[in-house]
Amino acid sequence: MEEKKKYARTLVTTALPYANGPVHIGHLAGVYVPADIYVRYLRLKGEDVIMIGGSDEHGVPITIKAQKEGVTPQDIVDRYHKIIKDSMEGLGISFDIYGRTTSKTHRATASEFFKKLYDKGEFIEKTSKQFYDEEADQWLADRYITGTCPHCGNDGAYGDQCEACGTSLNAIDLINPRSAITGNVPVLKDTKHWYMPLDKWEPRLRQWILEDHKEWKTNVYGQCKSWLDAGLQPRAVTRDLDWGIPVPIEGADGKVLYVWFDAPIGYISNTIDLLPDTWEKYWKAPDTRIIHFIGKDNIVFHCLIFPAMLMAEGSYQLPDNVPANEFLNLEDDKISTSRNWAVWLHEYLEDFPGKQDVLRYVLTANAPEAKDNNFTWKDFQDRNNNELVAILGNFVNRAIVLTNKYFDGVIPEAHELTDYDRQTIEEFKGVKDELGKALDTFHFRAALSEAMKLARIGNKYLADTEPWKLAKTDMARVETIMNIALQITANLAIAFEPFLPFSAEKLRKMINLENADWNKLGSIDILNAGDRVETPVLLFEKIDDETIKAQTDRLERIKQENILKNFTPKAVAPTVSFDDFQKLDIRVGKVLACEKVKKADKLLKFTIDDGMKGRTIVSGIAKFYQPEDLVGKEVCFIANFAPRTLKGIESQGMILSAEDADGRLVVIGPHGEVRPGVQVG
Ligand code: B3M
Ligand code: ZN
Repeated sequence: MEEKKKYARTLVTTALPYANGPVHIGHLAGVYVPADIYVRYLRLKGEDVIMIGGSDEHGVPITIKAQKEGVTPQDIVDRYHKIIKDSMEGLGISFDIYGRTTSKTHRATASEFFKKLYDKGEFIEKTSKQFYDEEADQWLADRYITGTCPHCGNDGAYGDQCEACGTSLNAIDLINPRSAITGNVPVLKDTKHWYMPLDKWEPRLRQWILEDHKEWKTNVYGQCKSWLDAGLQPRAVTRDLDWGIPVPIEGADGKVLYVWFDAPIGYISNTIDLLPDTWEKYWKAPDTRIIHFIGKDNIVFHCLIFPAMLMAEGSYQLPDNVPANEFLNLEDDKISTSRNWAVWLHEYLEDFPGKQDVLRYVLTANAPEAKDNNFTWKDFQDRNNNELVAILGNFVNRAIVLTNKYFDGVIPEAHELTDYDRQTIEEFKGVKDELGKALDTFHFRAALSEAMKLARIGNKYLADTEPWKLAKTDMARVETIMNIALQITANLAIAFEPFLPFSAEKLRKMINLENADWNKLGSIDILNAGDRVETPVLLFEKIDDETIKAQTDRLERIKQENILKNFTPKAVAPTVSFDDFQKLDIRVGKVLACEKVKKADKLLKFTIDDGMKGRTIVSGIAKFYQPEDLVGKEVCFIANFAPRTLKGIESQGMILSAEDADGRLVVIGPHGEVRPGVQVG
């Protein structure tokens, strides 16, 4: 039964990524892939839908990046806006517009919005104390202040949060605050700002979310409830900053709109740029449905603050749903732009040309819908090889190859159906409802697995009916089987269009299906007998271990680089006397021979010329050296170390080495020639 439509059109927005870096798989899994699936699904159903995206080009993250690189904020946003836009397009994220918040339209729209609220008396003005760097002659945004975290003692905490313990902070609470620009101690000065009195809107927000939108995802509903239960406070919507949209009132020189005030208005301005004449009905008509796709860190802005702004403005519809996702981790570690711990979309597209759908598939199958989830390259390979290649690709290929083989590419007629045929058809008819239900409720993982079920049904059907065995005896039966197999193939071309648009298009071309129509899903007369299929092209190919290793090696390198970057020397050990030091007899020796110790992958056995009768030392550095590279080298060793037996070899001393931050051991020796046996001291 078709669900009764309560709306005439849908406006889908996707969080505007900060243009201070490229987008990564976390952004994609959280926001853009699910939003794109949803929009493609509605388009397939013939609904009126637009998908709005764009770059968030204001705010402190941009100015910090610019300052680090010694370029202007405009340079930064120009660079990353292009990278983000191109890579999203590369992955087939089908925005109707991908705009930017530095556009003229946006500046005007956000200014007017602020002005309207200001004129209606919706803001409160407050003067408060804020940090100021006198040398730089600049107000310090929270991110520009570092100091000691009052909770955990971390010395590098920011004015808004401590990344060591995850606590969100007020700059004023930092111990020993310093300016990140000059390193100076900042001073506190009075500054005036405009605030949204969220407390005023709290009762309406409560009613609207907690009573009227009980159907929202539990992670979203729960987060809203805990904010509401804690009580909402007025929030400043302006900042002392020179990058942003100037506050459009008198006496506000040097002040700009807070980035979280202007960014969501970016959805509106981008809609205006897309549809200058008809944009209003997507935002204001009561039969419009607005859906915000975002990540969990943006929930409060989209469910409480932006709606309060819209309520205050008065002429807009509130969002119907905000299906926020949780976070995606990478190889069991939090994705981090600053630590370069990410799979970047633009790099993926270069490393895996033509494999956009593989990433879309894996990110959907692993979408962090209800809780944080993990991306691993091994899982990426497995899902490609065992699911896309072995199930979906395999079935489609068989269907097309057999049609070409037995019928010269002409779609055969179906004759009398067997019970098994009917049962199969019933089974895949059911998929349509399940798939639609899952998509309607933003359960994209479940939806994808329903679509995959269709491919499994197809595979099983061919495996059970074995048309290749009947070809000699019962061609009429083969015709029926292949007709059904091709109808299933056509169903797949429709069902997978939202998820795997590139492959669905290839598939449609193979079976000459001009366009996919959702309403036909589940039927067995999508293709006409007598029409032709083309020669098959492979939809997916196996990904080998080497390709995956290149990716995991890259991550391993980054991990090591991060360890080295963050190295701080250990605290110095308690003081010792000269006498204590002299107890150690450290000497220089020359390596005469060196070999691996059998059945011990860490150990090397050294024969050392110690200027006396020579000695054997076993050392645990096999992972870091080839034995032959050390022969002839001079090393330092402790000559009076009590002998120990390792793997049956008596080790008469200890070779000195330095352990680098990443655990790598480097042997220590003299920087100049000395005779074996001399003492070090
Ligand atoms: N740019 C934060 C983020 O990228 C912010 C989203 C704005 S959505 C209006 O997570
Ligand atoms: Zn802390």
